[in-house]
Amino acid sequence: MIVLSRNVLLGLFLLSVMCSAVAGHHQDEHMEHSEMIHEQKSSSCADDDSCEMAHGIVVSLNKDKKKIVLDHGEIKNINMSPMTMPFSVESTSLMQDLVKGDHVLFYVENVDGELIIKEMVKSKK
Ligand SMILES: [Cu+2]
Repeated sequence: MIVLSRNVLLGLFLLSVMCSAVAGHHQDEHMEHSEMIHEQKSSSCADDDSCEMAHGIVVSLNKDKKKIVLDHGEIKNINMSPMTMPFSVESTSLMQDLVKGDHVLFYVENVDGELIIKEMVKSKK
């Protein structure tokens, strides 16, 4: 599923995702933590299947409301089967370059019952 494994930017995303998934830290702690990992730049989870990034295709998006509808594949970290559904997006910047039909890799967390996309990058397919 990972076509962008050599993309450094994605690698950094994945590292921070991995950090968050493993440590289960709050966003603040998560930031500090991922900076630490960035300095090491040793192992990237981009090459291994434990990555928590899920695949999706953009069905529709509303940048003002920070909502996106994705036709998504399995989402392992929240134990969800493939389906089409809406998500909240943490930051508009994550949606900036996206248009309907784009393929994305994304990381979503269940925050008090609301599914919020924390990371999202365009994917080739
Ligand atoms: Cu779903």
